[in-house]
Amino acid sequence: MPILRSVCPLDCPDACSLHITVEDGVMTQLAGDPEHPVTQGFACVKTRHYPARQNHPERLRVPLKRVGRKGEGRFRRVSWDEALDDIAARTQEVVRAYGAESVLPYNYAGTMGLCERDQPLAFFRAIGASELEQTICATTGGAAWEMNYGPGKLAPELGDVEHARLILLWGINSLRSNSHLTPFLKRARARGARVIHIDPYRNETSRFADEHLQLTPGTDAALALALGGVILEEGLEDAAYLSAHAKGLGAYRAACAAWPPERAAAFCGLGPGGAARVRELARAFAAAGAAFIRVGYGMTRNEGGGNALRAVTLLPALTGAWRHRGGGAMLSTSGSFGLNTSRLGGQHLLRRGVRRVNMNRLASALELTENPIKALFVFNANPAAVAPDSSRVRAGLAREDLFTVVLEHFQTDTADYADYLLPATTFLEHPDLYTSYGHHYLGWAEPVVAPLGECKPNTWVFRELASRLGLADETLFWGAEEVARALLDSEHPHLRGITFERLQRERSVKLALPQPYRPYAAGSSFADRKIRFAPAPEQLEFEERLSERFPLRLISPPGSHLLNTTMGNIPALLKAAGGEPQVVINPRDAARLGVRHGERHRVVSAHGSILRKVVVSDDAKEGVLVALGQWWPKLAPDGRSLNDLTGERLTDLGGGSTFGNVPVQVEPVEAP
Ligand SMILES: Nc1nc2c(c(=O)[nH]1)N[C@H]1C(S)=C(S)[C@@H](COP(=O)(O)OP(=O)(O)OC[C@H]3O[C@@H](n4cnc5c(=O)[nH]c(N)nc54)[C@H](O)[C@@H]3O)O[C@H]1N2
Ligand SMILES: Nc1nc2c(c(=O)[nH]1)N[C@H]1C(S)=C(S)[C@@H](COP(=O)(O)OP(=O)(O)OC[C@H]3O[C@@H](n4cnc5c(=O)[nH]c(N)nc54)[C@H](O)[C@@H]3O)O[C@H]1N2
Ligand SMILES: [Mo]
Repeated sequence: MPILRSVCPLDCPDACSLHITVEDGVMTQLAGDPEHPVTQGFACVKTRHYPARQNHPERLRVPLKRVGRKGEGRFRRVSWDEALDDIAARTQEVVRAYGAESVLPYNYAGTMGLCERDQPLAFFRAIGASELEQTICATTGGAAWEMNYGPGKLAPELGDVEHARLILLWGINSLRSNSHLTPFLKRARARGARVIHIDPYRNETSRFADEHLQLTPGTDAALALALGGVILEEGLEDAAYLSAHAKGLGAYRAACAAWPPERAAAFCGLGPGGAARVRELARAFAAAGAAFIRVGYGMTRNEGGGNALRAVTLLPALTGAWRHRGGGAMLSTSGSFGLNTSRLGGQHLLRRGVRRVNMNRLASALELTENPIKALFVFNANPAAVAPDSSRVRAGLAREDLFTVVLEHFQTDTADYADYLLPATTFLEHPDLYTSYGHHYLGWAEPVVAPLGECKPNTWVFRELASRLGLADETLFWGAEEVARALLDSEHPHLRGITFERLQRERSVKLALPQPYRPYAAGSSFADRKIRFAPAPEQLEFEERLSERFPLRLISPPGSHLLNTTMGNIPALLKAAGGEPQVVINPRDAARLGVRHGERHRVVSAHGSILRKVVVSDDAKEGVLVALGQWWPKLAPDGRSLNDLTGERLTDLGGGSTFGNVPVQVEPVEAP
């Protein structure tokens, strides 16, 4: 039985190396590569179920054209030529009548492969379509990191984490969303490291950690500034490191002074003894030398998320933790790859001044009456479910005058609104190049099975459209190998010795990092060698305040058994995730509201209302409602999305979404 190699394409920091078993041309099993230093033979619960997704009876197999009303999801089979000719003609019509900016791509990270994820954008940039700002996930964290540390997000090697003495898992459920970090944490702990989870929701990671600080959502900046304040007040900062690498410390010192531990502990809801815990943690952090913070994007999804992440990630600079093996912080390793992206996705074709649409405001974009969006191409994404204010998104998608093309594996809620629904290949059926945001290995995968039915890669579809529109730029017609070769054509030292041939042979290749690798310490080449403490991060107040009407804060972390909505139709995973979408509520809130465990009740915000099963548990902090994972709206009991509750308000930095912190109320539904 042949075992073939691949790379997990899911949006996750781990980008695992996989072993795929194929029998009679069908994928039957999937396992983590036992030889890979990060994957270590382990495939997570989601990826392990990929065979059920790959061979799902409802996979789309042929191109489909709408026959019913918009959103009804009724289609008839058409040939690829019929579909592509008509899509090309209608796109040209829209461009002629309304201008190229009336065309909008909406895409995100359904696959993390650079060819199938990014390269299709070349088509849109060549025609001068509106440019989508891809802000739904990582831009708040990214902008915050770069304000502190300059361009490029760098982090220590996972292999060094075992040398950390103190580890903070801050706003991340790493056991589920970055599960291949766990063996490194265990090794550190075996050598005496202390692990602390800082998160409003007590989850798998809190139970794994030695301690849990259950703070109120959106109060992280106050906690981090208080920690900084104690470190400065007690003279525990690393003066030599700061004089070599820091600027703007005065402003930072003043910002910290505003948050004495007593004030911060009360503000963060740390309870009795909170101030003493803050002091003790600050001292331990400084004393550890090699302190390591794994910080998540989860804590950035609120109005003050950028400032919060800045405040948290300045701590290892303050104490010089970056100088120590295993010390520092990790938001993402994405800045270490050094690929030549100058022509990826037609970067070079992007027209200056073209209209930009923030994807968190898709609902409003679809409502524009001046310079309206008239053609929408969705791929690698499911906006009817995941985008803020999703009932308004769905209303926009229902416009009869909006020409919509969706490239998908399944008939998702978004696909229901398509005029053309085109069957896409999976990562097992097309080649691609993978980076990672949690480790330092480049991956290359080739198809291990033939495409199902008439499925085609995204890149094939846009090559066909480009030729039908008579577009000329050569990069529009690149295949995966050409994309990969262009990306590797880079002078970056981390890519020294990494050729396409080597990648093709070895499949997973570690970046040529200098050894020892200390990304923000002497001897490393980070952007301008200065870490910016000014303007100082601040604890921002929320504009969307709690009120008598909406007294609870809803957070919506990733589901343990789900991957955004990508695994949202795999029965075994849905069962493991509880069978239906749930919200966790603290027993005191439940008692006050008169709701009981297992009942379905209404969750209401300023934007909408959904029906959800209630789980009563003090895993949720009092005052906080936790929605677990994103479900397909059409598979929820009320056909609605969690994002019917969320709004289009943006974060303080990076234009990110604030769907991580929404004022809501639970309204008891009378028992039938
Ligand atoms: N199993 C699983 N893994 C995933 C995903 C998935 O859907 N399921 N999604 C993937 C994707 S797209 C991404 S972007 C990453 C996301 O990963 P991250 O967002 O980096 O981290 P998560 O593990 O999702 O954890 C978010 C955590 O932040 C907590 N949190 C929420 N608000 C606050 C706050 O204000 N302060 C603090 N301190 N904590 C807060 C939540 O309770 C939750 O435990 O994970 C990826 N991995
Ligand atoms: N309330 C709330 N909303 C959130 C979040 C939250 O925490 N709370 N998290 C947000 C985050 S972090 C993210 S990253 C986004 C994720 O949102 P999306 O990036 O939209 O991710 P998915 O919902 O998983 O949808 C991806 C789709 O891409 C398809 N796909 C996968 N591979 C391919 C391919 O090769 N070709 C084509 N054509 N299609 C493919 C899959 O079938 C799937 O339907 O959601 C965001 N929405
Ligand atoms: Mo994400």
